[in-house]
Amino acid sequence: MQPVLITLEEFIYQRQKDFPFASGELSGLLRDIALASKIIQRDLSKAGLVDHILGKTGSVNIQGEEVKKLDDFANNMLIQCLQTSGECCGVASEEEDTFISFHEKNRHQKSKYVVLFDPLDGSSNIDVGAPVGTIFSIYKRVSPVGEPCTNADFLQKGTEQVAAGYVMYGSSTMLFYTTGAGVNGFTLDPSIGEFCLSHPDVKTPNSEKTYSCNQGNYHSFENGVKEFINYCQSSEGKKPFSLRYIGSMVADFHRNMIKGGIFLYPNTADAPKGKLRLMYECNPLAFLQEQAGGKADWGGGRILEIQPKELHTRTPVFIGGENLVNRLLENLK
Ligand code: AHM
Ligand code: MG
Repeated sequence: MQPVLITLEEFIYQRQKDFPFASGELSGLLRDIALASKIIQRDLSKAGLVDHILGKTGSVNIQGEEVKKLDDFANNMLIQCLQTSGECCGVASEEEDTFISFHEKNRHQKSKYVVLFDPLDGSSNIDVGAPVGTIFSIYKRVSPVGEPCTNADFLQKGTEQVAAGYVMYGSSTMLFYTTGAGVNGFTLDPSIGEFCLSHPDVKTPNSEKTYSCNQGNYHSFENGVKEFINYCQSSEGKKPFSLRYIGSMVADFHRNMIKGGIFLYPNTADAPKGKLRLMYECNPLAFLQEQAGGKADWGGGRILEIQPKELHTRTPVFIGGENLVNRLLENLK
């Protein structure tokens, strides 16, 4: 008999063979991230209250606790959850200057994985109650197990990711992830506190109806990008595309991955090397997009093949359905 609900934990257990290296460890890492995200979700849902009723961020709340900025809170929660279980030997975060090595004798001696994350992407949306997200990326360490991790463990190409995903905190909370065997999505059922399988084997439709970018920067885009946007807007032989831009990459990406479309964040006058971060935003979403049958490019090749030189490196990004990304790349030639 088909079970009524398949929880994230049950699903990972059933699919452990998809994880090429080890069995229990991926489950452990995803469990830690899922736990952190449930706690983050709980606090995010009170953000309006904290700002407007319980006192401004940075002040003392009604329980006498210091109210931390939510992105600091999300960052600390992920670090704590990943450090506690012992499956992870170190993390790098968009909120930290350098990576953090976990090296407790009895806990991290056998840890083989590092996790990189953007704890709360699109956090300027929190004030207005719009969706934000957590993005994560998991790599197998390259330095010897049992020793403190090194820069080289983190500065790996996106092609080396063993898993990646995101949690979107929107009208519902959703966790999507890949281990390189397709993309599966889960929705949090708040009544039981579990992520339940809601979007099995996601495939991005090749529809040509939607584009997402900050079009306020149009005048500083290079000509090929302008030509592509002109094509999206043109009604010659087709309907004009819809422009959909939330300003929260997870939410814009999520919609396009499910419904079809393209997200672009090219070089601009303010961000001549792109705004979005390779390691925390672009690589994990590129892995998911390729696994869902789409494409992710920086304008000169696959995002996943960029060799990172530093943790916080940025890149232009064009990501979405394959036909649309190819059309944009033609314009860039
Ligand atoms: P953040 O990590 O500081 O939140 O910035 C990343 C966000 C993305 O979520 C979003 O796509 C982009 O910045 C929006 O930038 P802009 O306001 O320039 O359009
Ligand atoms: Mg971000």
